[in-house]
Amino acid sequence: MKCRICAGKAIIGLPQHNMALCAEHFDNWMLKRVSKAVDEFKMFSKKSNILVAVSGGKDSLALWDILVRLGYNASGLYINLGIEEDDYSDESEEFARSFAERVGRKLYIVDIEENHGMSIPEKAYTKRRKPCSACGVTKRYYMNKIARNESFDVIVTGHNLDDQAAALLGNVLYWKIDYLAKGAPYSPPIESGQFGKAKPLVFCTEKEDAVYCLLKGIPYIQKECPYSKGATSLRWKHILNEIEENSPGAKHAFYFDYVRNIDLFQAKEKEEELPPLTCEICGAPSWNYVCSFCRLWDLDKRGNLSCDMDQN
Ligand code: Q46
Ligand code: ZN
Ligand code: ZN
Repeated sequence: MKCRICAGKAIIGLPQHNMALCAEHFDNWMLKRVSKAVDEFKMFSKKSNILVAVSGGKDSLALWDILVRLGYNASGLYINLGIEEDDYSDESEEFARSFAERVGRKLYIVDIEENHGMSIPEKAYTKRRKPCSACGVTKRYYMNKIARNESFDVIVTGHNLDDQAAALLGNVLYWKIDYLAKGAPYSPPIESGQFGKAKPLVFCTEKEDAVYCLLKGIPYIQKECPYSKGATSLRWKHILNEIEENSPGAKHAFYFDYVRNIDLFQAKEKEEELPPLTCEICGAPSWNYVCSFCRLWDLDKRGNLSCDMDQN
């Protein structure tokens, strides 16, 4: 396999682009893929204050590295969920911390057990909810809170093409129109003073992110969250990989043709707007008098755990 650009020894085949690249040209290509996503979807500029949600995994660390190399002003946020199985949370925090030191950028750390006296799996158990549902509400809350309090312009996440195409397949299969309206690579701020949400790795695959980390010597947590086992998104990824093997480029076409036509789904949904209420406990925008985060964590008006919390 030869590099399409210099004819040197290729280190990665990219059948979906009908080419292979050497280490140097693959590195350039990754930077270009991220720049293309940022420019094409008008995600942010060199003046923007960017918050990268990092998990300690290959995607978010590759993304943070690329943004720093491209000259963006990007800080990180790590949320320790308190998952003890496999030492998952503490190990992934260590990868996030050492990467922040390596690039010399600020890393905000939120420790759920320290803040709430309970880990995500423990809270989910007391509420008879799935850990991933408690996790989603909590991560969203803290990302939004830090972005608001620290005046970030945009929150970026390491979602890649595989993640986006898998989510799309799941949403199309069950025709979840409300989710289909929200699957774009970039959601601009709804009001001035708010922040946008961006996925600058949408043109890159999981495999490309892993190869990038390997080439740049970026250590990352290789194990998956123990609660991701059996997740439906993994099934959709598997199916899409089979299709891709026979029809290279199918995943890209599936997701980006949808993005081109996303207004068809958005037209069916009412105009996106901020929730009309503010949570009477934490003050965050909310669809109810008490937001889903404060309900999950049984917070009272002082932000403490209330006495009527579940004792299951
Ligand atoms: S939601 Fe679920 Fe993930 Fe949270 S509990 Fe683990 S698998 S980390 S993206
Ligand atoms: Zn080359
Ligand atoms: Zn609240």
